Amino acid sequence: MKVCRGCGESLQSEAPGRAGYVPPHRLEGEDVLCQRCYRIVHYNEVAPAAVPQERLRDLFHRLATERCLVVQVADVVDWTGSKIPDLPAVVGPDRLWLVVNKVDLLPPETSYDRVRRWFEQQLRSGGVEVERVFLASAAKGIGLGILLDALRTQRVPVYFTGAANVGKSSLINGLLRLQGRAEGPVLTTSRVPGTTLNTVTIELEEGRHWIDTPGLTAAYRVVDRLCPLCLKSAVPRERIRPRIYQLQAGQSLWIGGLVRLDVLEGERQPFVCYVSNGLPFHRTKVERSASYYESHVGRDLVPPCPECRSRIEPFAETERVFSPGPATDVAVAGLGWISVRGRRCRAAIRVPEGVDVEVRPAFL
Ligand SMILES: Nc1nc2c(ncn2[C@@H]2O[C@H](COP(=O)(O)OP(=O)(O)OP(=O)(O)O)[C@@H](O)[C@H]2O)c(=O)[nH]1
Ligand SMILES: [Mg+2]
Ligand SMILES: [Zn+2]
Ligand SMILES: [Zn+2]
Repeated sequence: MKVCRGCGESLQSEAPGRAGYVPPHRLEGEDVLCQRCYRIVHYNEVAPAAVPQERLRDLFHRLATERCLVVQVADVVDWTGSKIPDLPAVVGPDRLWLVVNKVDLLPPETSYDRVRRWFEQQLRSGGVEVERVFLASAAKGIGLGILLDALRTQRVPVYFTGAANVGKSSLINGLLRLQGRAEGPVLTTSRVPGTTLNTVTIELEEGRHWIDTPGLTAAYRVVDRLCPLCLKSAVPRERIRPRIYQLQAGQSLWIGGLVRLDVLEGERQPFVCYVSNGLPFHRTKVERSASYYESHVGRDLVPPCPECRSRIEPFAETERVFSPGPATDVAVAGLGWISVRGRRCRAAIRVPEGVDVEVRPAFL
């Protein structure tokens, strides 16, 4: 069966609306790109498609049983939404690497050493062992040379795996470009999670190969519930400008219509928000916050658009008490995080029900 060289889907000419479609006359030939990939690449038009669950199960089975190296790719601004709890047990520490991608999104003064140490600490505290940790930016080419040198020492097939949208396909494209394969076919990438639909094998010299894989999507991440248009503002593309709000008891902050933070008690202190620059913010009083949402959601409080709203509501609320001391982050899977700067406070955080919220030692 021939597959699309951009997304890995099996090609077919029967059902135009379905994944893998190509017009009959295009089915012959080398390096065929399916219609969906063609539209993503040429018109930036993204049609969401679901990756069947059994494919992901098969993939896990391959990772568990084949002699291979597994490179888990993570999104530096979404560690909470990048974790794959089952992976370390399936793969084992001696053939698992972690690549923390998208470091270009971090503020310019960020120390990469600190970022690396923080990730290593996170792995340790989660009981996860990996052989190596790399920092990278597929978009800006940061760290790719070091990663490529390390990959060149590997004789076994290399699987690039991880949550959807962390940049697996972009990373492979970047590594191929660095090897002078700029002219060759490239993998399809887009801001919509679920771009790669099946495994894509890339042949390298000396019989080595790399395998791109479909990412895992899950409703515990905000991004997996948004339409392509909403994703335009929710997925960060440029360096994040942290947005700082001085909040005191009785104040409420909306991040788009996706996250609500109410300060219930405590001294006034800065709350530093690291999310996509495209998300609007609104500060109001706690007692007015719900009615503000009702009258503005889907209009100036987007995402969610009217269509995505049903996947965002209802909200689930958790209350947290922050003790005085080192800064703490409240991370929302598939979105980013809010850094609470170390004064005592009690706060209520509302996120779409089922979305993961993690309180962790401050990242930056
Ligand atoms: N800023 C920034 N954006 C990146 C980087 N790498 C990837 N992206 C963007 O992240 C989004 C997802 O990239 P993909 O390469 O399609 O991600 P993927 O992990 O292959 O996604 P799936 O195939 O859906 O699992 C796209 O909008 C990319 O442009 C990076 O290093 N920096
Ligand atoms: Mg991909
Ligand atoms: Zn395709
Ligand atoms: Zn939407």
